[in-house]
Amino acid sequence: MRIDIISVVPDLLNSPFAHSIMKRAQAKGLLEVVVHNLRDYTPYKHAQVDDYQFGGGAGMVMMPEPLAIAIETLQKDRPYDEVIFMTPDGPTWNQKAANTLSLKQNLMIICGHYKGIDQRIRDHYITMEVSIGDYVLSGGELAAAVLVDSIGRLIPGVLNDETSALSDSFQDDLLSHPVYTRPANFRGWEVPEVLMCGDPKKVEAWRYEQALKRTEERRPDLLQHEE
Ligand code: 6GU
Repeated sequence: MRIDIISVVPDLLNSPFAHSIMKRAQAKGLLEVVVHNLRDYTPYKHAQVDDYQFGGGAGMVMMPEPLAIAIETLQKDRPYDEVIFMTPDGPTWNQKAANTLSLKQNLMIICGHYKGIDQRIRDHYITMEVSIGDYVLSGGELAAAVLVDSIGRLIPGVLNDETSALSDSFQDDLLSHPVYTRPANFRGWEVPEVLMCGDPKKVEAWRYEQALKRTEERRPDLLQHEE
C-alpha cells in the first residue's frame, strides 16, 4: 500500500512512521508513506497557502488552488482509492474503517490547518472525511499519523504471530483481557493462578470472561450489536 500525505507541517510526520511496526512494514515493502509539503505546490508568492475567509470572521482558510494542484499532480501518477480529509467535523474513525482501508492500494490524506480548507475542495476532490474523536487538534497531522498507524498494522503480512491483531481490543467488539509477565510474584502482587495452570482451554475461557467483564464495565455500548 502507498499512502501520500499532504501537509503544511510535513516535519510533524517524520517520526511517527520511522519506528517499530510502521518501520518494519515499510522495510518489508508492504507500506510506503510519502509526505508532501503543500507549499511546494502553491502558485502564489511567498509560498502562500491560506487566506482570509469570505464573509469575514477570525481565522485563515486553506486556499483551493494549492490543494487542487497538489491533489491533481499526485493523481497523475496513480489512481487513489480514497482522497481523505482529516477534519474534526468528519465521521469518527474506528477499527472497522481501519480494516476496510487496510485492503486498499493507494490512499491520499489531506491535513487541514487554520479554520479548515475551502469547501470547494471538499466538494470536488475529497472522497472521505475522518475525525479521530470529539476534541480539537491544532492540525490534521497527528490525526493522520493515527490513521496510518491503525491501517498500516492491519496490512496483510505486517504483523506476525507475536504481534497479531486478532486479539486486539475492538477487533471482535471486545476490549482486551488483562496481561501479565514475569515475575509471578511482584512485591506480593500475584499473577492469577489460572494463567500458570498450563491448560490452554482454561486460560482461553478466563481471558474471554475477563474481556467481557471489562467491556461490560467500561464500554457497554460495544456489546449492543445492531448491525
Ligand atoms: Cl482529523 N483534525 C483536527 N484538527 N482535529 C481533530 C481531528 C482531526 N480529529 C479529532 N480532532
